[in-house]
Amino acid sequence: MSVTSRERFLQEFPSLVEELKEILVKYGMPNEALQWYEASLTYNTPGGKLNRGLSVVDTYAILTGHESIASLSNEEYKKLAILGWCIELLQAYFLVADDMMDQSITRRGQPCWYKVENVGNIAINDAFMLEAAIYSLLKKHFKLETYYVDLLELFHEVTLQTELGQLLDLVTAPEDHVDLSKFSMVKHSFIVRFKTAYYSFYLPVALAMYVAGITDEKDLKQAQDVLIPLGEYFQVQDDYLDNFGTPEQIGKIGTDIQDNKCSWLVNKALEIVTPEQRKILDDNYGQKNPECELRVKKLYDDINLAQYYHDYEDAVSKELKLKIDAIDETRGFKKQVLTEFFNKVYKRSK
Ligand code: DMA
Ligand code: MG
Ligand code: MG
Ligand code: MG
Repeated sequence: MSVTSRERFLQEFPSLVEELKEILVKYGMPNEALQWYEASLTYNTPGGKLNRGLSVVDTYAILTGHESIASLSNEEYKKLAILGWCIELLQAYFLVADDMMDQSITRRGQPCWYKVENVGNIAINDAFMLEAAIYSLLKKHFKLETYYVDLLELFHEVTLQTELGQLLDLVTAPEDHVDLSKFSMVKHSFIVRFKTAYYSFYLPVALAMYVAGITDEKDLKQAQDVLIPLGEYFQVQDDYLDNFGTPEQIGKIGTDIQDNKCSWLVNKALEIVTPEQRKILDDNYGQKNPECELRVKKLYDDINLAQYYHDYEDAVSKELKLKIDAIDETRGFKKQVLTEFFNKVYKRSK
């Protein structure tokens, strides 16, 4: 991805912040609230890879036969970029809450929002307001489009799916009761499809498809049938990087072992450990204690878990490529949309 496409996308953000603040001005909100809202929007929305947001624009360009985003009209570009920013706002909303629930310390190389001085639990309301911003922007920019209701329903449905995934992620990882027999790869797959794949992979493509007018049920399903397993692979990478990535690489400090998470790594370990190693896991996984965490990390190294991950990555990549090859392009959907997504994710290290 070129630096310029990212920069162009970023350039759209300040004017959206101004529009959102304007809504508060109209309600007569005092300056204090305006400044707080602006700080929350700018701290939490633009600092990541922006893959989800950029994909909306890129996907639309491919679907409408443009060589690149450079040949989109300014008006077209802006519309798609706004939808891209709506996904980034959705992501910001989920992450602010996720970091509180996971008791994380850093995100995108800086303290998690709730960890910032004077923020604390106000972050809960800030998360709600990040979500509300999506619907303010959609109303302002898309109300007159024939597909307005489709956009609203899509955002609502995908939000619920993500929240269901988060619910399952959390109830499968109770803080006070570690029971590794509750975990399984099947459960893991279910959790990550819901908490990550729908909003991160299906949503950007489906949004671009609605704007491009390529909305045959068969095509939405074709997209979903590749994007959900691709999103699952993406979250397996996230689980892998939580332990094997460095904070400098991933911008966050891993918490999955101490948080008792049903991560891909612990599930794979459970499949291959000896009874003695299983005891180490039972005794040390999910404990809020850095020494226990280190014992689990050492066990992951002893059983060569990284190699199992690389084998998984090779196998899933081959399957995904076959699925993409089998796409039917007769109604206007294009495999290139999926190839580009795949290339952004394949063997990522951050
Ligand atoms: C992320 O799961 C899912 C959502 C909806 C934010 P996670 O807690 O593994 O994410 P991260 O590793 O970024 O905290
Ligand atoms: Mg988290
Ligand atoms: Mg989480
Ligand atoms: Mg994670």
